Formats: sequence, C-alpha cells, structure tokens
Amino acid sequence: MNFCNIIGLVFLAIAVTLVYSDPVRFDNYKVFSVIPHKQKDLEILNFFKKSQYDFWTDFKGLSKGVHIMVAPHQENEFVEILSRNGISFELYIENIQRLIDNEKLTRASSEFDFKNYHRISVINEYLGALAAKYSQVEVVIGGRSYEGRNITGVKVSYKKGNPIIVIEGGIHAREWIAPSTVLYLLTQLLTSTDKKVRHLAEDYDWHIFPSVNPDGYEYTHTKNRLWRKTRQPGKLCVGADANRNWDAHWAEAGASSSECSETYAGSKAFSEIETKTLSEYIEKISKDLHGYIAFHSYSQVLLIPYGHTIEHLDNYDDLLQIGKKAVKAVSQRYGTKYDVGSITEIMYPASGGSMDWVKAAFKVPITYTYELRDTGRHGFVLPPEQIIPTGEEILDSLVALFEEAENIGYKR
Ligand code: 0X9
Ligand code: ZN
Repeated sequence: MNFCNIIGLVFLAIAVTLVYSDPVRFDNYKVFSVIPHKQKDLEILNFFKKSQYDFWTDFKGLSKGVHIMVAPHQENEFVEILSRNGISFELYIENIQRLIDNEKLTRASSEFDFKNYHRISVINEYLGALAAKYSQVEVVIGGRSYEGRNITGVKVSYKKGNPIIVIEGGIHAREWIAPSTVLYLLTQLLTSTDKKVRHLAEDYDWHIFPSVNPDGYEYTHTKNRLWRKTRQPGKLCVGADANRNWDAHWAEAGASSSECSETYAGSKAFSEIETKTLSEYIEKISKDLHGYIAFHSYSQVLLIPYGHTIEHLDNYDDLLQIGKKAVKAVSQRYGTKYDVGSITEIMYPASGGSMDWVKAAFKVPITYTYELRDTGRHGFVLPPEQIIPTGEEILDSLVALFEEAENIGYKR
C-alpha cells in the first residue's frame, strides 16, 4: 500500500468516526435546583456559570430556583461550595441518561404518532401526508438551515381573507415537546369537531412550523440530546442561540458574545440562515399577520414581549388580560399551573428573540411565547406520555386566548 492510500484510509477512518460516533451520554449527570436568597449567592451562581456548568434555567430573581446540570466529576465541588455557603438546593433529576433511555424505549416507530418524539424526516412526511389528505393544507418552506435542510411547515386556509397566525416550534433544538405540541395543535385544527376549535381553524389562516431549527433538532436525535443552538460552526464552537439572533435589540440583554455560550447571539443579527430566511418568509406575509405564537420548554409560563426591557410596551395590558384567560384555561383539564407576564419580569432579560422581532417590526397584536411542561422534574427530557396531555391543555389555552382577544376587540 502506498503513502497516499494510507493517508486516504486514515481520513476515511476519521470521517467514519465523525459521522457515526456514538451519541454523548449523560450517565449520572444530575440537575439541581439552587435557590439564591442573598446577593452574595449570585456570585456563587456566577462562579458556576463561568466554570462551564450547564444552566438549564437562568437566574430569575432572588428566592427563585435556578436549575443547573452537574456532571459526575463536578458534583463534589458543587455540593461542597453550596453547603459551605449555606445556599439551599434540591436534587431535581438524579440521572439524565435514565430519562433519555426511557424516552428512547418508546421511540421505535418510524410512523408518525403522538406517543413518540420523531425525527425530522418523519415529521416532514406527516406534513406532506396532511397536505395530500386535506385540500385546505399546503406544504410551505419557511426557510433553510445551515446544513441545507428546509424549514418545512404548512399553511392551513379554509377561506380567503383570513388574518394570519404563525406558529413557531423548536427554535431550541432540545425542547422536544415544542414540535410535538405544535403538531398536535395542527392535527386538532384539521380534525376536531369542537365548535370553538373549528372557529379557530376556519376563521384564521395558519402558518405552522413545528421545527425551525432542523439541524439542531436532528443533532439532538443523533449526537447530543441536550443541544440547544444552530449548527453553523464558528471559530471555536458550533452554533448560535437562534432565539437571540433576531434583529430586535440584538445582543443587548441576556445574550452572550462568546461563541461557546448557550446564549451566543451570533456574529451579527440574522447571522444564522435559519433566522434570516424565516424572517424573510414572515415579512412576506406580515401585512395580514394577526398573531405569532412561539413554543419552547420548559417552566410553564406564558411570556409577553419584550425581552430587552422591563417597560410594558405596545399592547402589554391587553396581552396580560388575554394571557390570564389563557393560563386559566391551560389549568382546567389537568391542573397544570402556568404564570403569565413579560419576559423580563417573569423570566430574565433575553433580547433578540423571534417574537420580539415580529412584534416590533410589524406591530403584530397577538404575540406570545409558551414555555411548556414541566417545571424541572424532567426538564427538556419530558416523557413522551406527556405529549398528548400537553397538546390537549395547550389547545384549550389557545381557544381561550383567541376568544378573549376577540372579546376585547382584536377582530379577525
Ligand atoms: O431563553 C429563551 O430563549 C427562552 N427560554 S428557554 O428556556 N426555552 O431557552 C425564553 C424566550 C424569551 N423570548 C423572547 N425573548 N422572545
Ligand atoms: Zn427555548
């Protein structure tokens, strides 16, 4: 074998390893909820943040739990520092890998259903099948991804002249319940015989995108279940937080300029092809845009713009009134409690989000972000048995939301 052949084989071996390498495992990785009570406690939290601990939720204010993932090699240090400083903490997840394995057990099916979380190809096939079955449904391409995938969605339109509602899911890759819930809502809009659901379905036009970060979503299925960002490589690390990358007070608050951070805002506004192309799609339909609802997980809150300021701007008061009805409705079926409020007030500053851009750019009246189940006992790895109950309660919530919006004068 000559030298060139050997080099060729080495490259082939590296390529095969890269493509087929095993997924990252999270054996005995834990999630703790830490409750900071004093200003001093925040310094300790910041120390953890700087030391590469993965924060599943960010600091939300004194006396509110912050969820931190702790690798086995970090556990001693973590527990010791908290104990020494008298900071209270509670174990929320004992072994993340066990949750991931449970999720997989039921994931045998390549046929679309609501008992499993599915790969992007299965989701897109399902969208295609709906379009083939229902004349009111058309497959639409909302944009492109860095790795060349389409951001596939559907338009549902029962009649001409309807106001438009856009539904966005999966901008954060690991929040699997978001695409599933969006698909549940879509399915109900097409199949439900409930009068109120039929009104929603038929008197609005829907542009529905279950997974707007398809590269990230696929990566969570094949390589790292806990991936959040896009997949465009930077100099040091891969990906940007697609919900910090929109041209809405870009990189001003709650966003990082460090490539390796989970909240990296990108090299500039719309540096990510996913946000750029999706924003162009939205712009094209903006004249008739009445609502924009984004789905994330987790923490059970309903968020109102904006993420850059604590000021109550635009129609905040109306959105709060409507939101209160929406969260009341979400709790009716299974008692699932949601809070409602502005992003900065009930979560944390986070500028450059999609909803904020849509609101500011086009003054869209009805704009919300749902952070779906749960409150941290499973976090991003929500068992698939919760897909249907989550879908049911969110459909109840959307019905109440648009009903109240209409009641206070947001006419169709
Ligand atoms: O940090 C986020 O982007 C969202 N929380 S999550 O845990 N799903 O990552 C909050 C979204 C805030 N929304 C906007 N700023 N539009
Ligand atoms: Zn999210």
